[in-house]
Amino acid sequence: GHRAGVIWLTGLSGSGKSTIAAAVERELFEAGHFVVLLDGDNVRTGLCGDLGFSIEDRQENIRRIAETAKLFAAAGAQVLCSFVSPTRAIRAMARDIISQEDFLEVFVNTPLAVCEARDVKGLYAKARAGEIKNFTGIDSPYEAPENPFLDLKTENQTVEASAAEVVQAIRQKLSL
Ligand code: GGZ
Repeated sequence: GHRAGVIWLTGLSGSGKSTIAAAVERELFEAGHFVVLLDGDNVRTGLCGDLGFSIEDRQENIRRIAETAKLFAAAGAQVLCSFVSPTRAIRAMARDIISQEDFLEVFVNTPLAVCEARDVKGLYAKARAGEIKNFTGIDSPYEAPENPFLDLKTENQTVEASAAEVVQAIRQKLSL
């Protein structure tokens, strides 16, 4: 039988985390798995709607998300979490909550220059103009994972190819 896992995507705003996670979700769902996707769109509006982007609020955001992911994993789900989760300390906390064995860290490794050039939501321009404070990569830190389960270099490949890389890696690891 297969194991439940938490696939944790970390990376800058605009790195493609949520798009890749949604493509992975679709593929696993179509293969018949119980899969849950947590990302800013469904978490920061409700469960974490009271939190902002100070380092303390980000830590509390990730703590609640990790506890939620743990509950779904215990119920047998494959859980996809797509959050900037910017520091090693924040991700270590998530890994400790979820458990070392079940936490699969995927670094959505898209250079800042590429994220900023895309600027899909116009947030980088606002951060550069000082209209948004504490923006990750601009005036708030992003610490790249040192030893991720998967280092996903997205720059020269499609979303589908990135998603396929994730699916292949987790299929093997979780015997899906
Ligand atoms: C980073 C911010 C900020 C600041 C708003 N810094 O590209 P997006 O829009 O959709 O993804 C970003 C999202 C990050 O939320 P997370 O819950 O993933 O962050 S963390 O893990 O650090 O708690 C971005 C938007 O929210 N956003 N302000 N200051 N991203």
